[in-house]
Amino acid sequence: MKITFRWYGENDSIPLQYIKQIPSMSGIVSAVYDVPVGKVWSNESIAKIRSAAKQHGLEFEVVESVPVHEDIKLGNSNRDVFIDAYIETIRRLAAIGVKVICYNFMPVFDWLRSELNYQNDDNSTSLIYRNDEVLAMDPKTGELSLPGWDESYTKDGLRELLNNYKNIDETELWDNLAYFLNRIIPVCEKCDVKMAIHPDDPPWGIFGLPRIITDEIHLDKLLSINTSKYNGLTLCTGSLGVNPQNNISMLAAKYAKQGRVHFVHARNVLITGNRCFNETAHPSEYGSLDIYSILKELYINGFDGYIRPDHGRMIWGEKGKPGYGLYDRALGAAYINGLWEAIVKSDE
Ligand SMILES: [Mn+2]
Repeated sequence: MKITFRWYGENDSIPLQYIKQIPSMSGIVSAVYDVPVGKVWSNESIAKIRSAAKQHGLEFEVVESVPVHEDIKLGNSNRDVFIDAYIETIRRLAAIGVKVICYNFMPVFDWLRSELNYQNDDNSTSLIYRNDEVLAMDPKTGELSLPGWDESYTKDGLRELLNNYKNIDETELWDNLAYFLNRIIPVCEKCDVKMAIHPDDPPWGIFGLPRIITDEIHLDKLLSINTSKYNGLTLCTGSLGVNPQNNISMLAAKYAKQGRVHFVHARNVLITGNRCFNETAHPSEYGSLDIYSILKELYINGFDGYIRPDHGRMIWGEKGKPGYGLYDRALGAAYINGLWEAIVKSDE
């Protein structure tokens, strides 16, 4: 197991030196942010991240994410142009030592929350999700105000994109994912880069858009599309864990045993109602997930990939990108390290 930390590049308010100072930190998880989605990442931008990390004694072996162009998800006739670009980016990342690429296949929206600065009783703040508030928004009216998403699309651009998905149901989306995977996985095998799909967050359909990476049945389906080990998972405990039907310890055990878990996002969530949740501090006692049991199942079943603390609360007066402050994620890393040491030593 290697513990890692997400870093948003030069514009991240958290210096690499601070990340290195977190005990046992092996490396950063990052991405190139100066190239539009669908274009090949420049060698210069990739090299810049690696050399910045190296200067601070950190590895750069995990990329999160190489975004998948919407035309690939839509299965449009020009998708091969974007898949070719994706393949070239994979090759370039492999050449500088990247081992795992996290990606997702969520139409239009990536993660979704109803509030980014929900105030907890102790004055820390968390990302939360309230289904009724999300359902009350209609992205097609142009009045959509989604925290974190307002700047990603123009109102017209968003409306047009949503319209393009009108005829895409789950079956189509699966077909388009299969097409994409069957083109890229042979390349990944050759250059030894593992693909690790991130589950949909939250794991249910939003605004009539299909979402397919949501539960055990669908994860099984994903892994059976292409049975290469290079077609694997990012086990995001918090994303899958907000559906109480998903038993994360069981999923961790099952997919680690199959050698298909390449990357783990460890975080806790408190389910507060039907399709409602708060992100919490990492320890098991604060949320609905048993983080100890999840890590134990990963260990027992031979997981040897990368793990990172996922979203944290904002604490100690820290200002920054919601979910991605230094302090609570560093506490999360320390907690994960502590659990892992205890799990390993109790097995000796
Ligand atoms: Mn995640």
